[in-house]
Amino acid sequence: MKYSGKKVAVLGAGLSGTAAALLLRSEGAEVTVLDSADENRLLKSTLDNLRSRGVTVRSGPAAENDRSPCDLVVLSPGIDPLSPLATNFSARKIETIGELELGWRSVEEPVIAITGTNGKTTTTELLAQMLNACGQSTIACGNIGKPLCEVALEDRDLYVLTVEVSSFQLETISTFRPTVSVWLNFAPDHLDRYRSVAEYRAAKLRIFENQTAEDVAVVNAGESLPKIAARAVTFSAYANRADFRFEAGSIVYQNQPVLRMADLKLRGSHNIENVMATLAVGLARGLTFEQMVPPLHTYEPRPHRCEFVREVGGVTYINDSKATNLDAVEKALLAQNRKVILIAGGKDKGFTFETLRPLVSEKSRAVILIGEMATRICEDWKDAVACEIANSLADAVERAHAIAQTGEVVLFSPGTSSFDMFKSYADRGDQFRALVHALPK
Ligand code: UMA
Repeated sequence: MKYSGKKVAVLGAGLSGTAAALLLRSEGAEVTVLDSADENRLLKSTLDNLRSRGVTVRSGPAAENDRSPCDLVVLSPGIDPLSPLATNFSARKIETIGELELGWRSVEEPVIAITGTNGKTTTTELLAQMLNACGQSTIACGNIGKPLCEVALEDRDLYVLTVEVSSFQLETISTFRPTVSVWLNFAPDHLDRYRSVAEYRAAKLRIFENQTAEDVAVVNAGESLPKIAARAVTFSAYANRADFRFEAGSIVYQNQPVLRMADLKLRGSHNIENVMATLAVGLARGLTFEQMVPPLHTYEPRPHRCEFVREVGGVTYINDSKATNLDAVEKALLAQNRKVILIAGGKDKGFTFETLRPLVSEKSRAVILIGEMATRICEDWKDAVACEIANSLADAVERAHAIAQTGEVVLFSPGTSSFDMFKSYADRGDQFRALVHALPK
């Protein structure tokens, strides 16, 4: 047992912390989970599960002030390494790794790791579906919702692991080395966690850190990346000099059209690049286009990503709750060819919405703002487009319904995260969908 006799502190009692704690217990460690939240704010079923497996759990001030000796600290991705909970240990020079690194040290299968500011989840899912259909059994895991440590604990017969990796997870790796890495795109995000865009980018770039010339890096040709050791395969929906490029409605590889985008249910140029990256990984894994293309035809886009909800009185309602940064709103707006009533706003993540003003004014007839950032976005945009502030999502949907005209689109693309008013982007999108379905015909 790998961690026998070791004392390990796991920070965070969410999905990652729970999976890490259970993996460590199964490997013989003495585990304490520490969480800054008060016990009554943590899931009782999680705490009961951990305690029944012999894990000690401390929460609130008892966790923040814990000074117990330990050999290793495992950090959940949502916890800033500079938070008091984490610095309690790093100040004592105790080795600190993230949940992704812990999981990596326990899995035996090769790993495909996918990062990017937007499109990670779609590409991870698309790739997993394609690999499974082509006989390379895999599981979509990581930031997509199933921690790598949980996969490491399960007894599955897998060929390869398809892991969505976030900057928060990459920030705390040391030996994590994907056989194939994917860099989809980059745009400013998470400025409530990072002190600068450069710091956020540096965290993401760690995906290449341990790769060697034997590995493959599938990278967006539009990105100026530092020199990387892995063999690069490039893609771009815009550049002509990429290995995978787009021409006359088809994805082209080595001057041969290999897939017609109209045959897929995915729309928008961001999705063309997600599909290119998927094909490039498949090729790196030894698959042929004949094998890869048919399963891509059957892929159904996930909810909350430019999801068609309903048409009411000639107005189309679209749920794009997954848009948690400006780049995603930009892509959603660019994909619209009719006038938009945009509903945006949410938690303050440390960036302004000013840069979107020209596109918003070109594409939208009116904007309805919600959440913590409503007033600030209104200040940024009000000279370019009619803006109103709603006091809830229900109020926003009602206002949009009142002003939208036949032929227009009501697009809910918040541009920031949901935690000021909702449990998650999915909860926010589910509520939007329910409100739209409740509108009178
Ligand atoms: N906590 C503390 N102290 C702190 C902050 C948090 O104790 O200073 C505690 C909270 O009280 C809570 C726990 O930490 O009990 C939550 O840990 P976490 O935020 O790491 O959340 P998990 O449930 O472990 O979920 C994480 C990812 N969350 C984040 O990165 C914020 C999930 O990605 C991921 O699906 C899951 O691991 C499985 O791998 C979510 C996400 O929003 C979807 N990711 C960001 C994104 O996609 O933009 C990066």
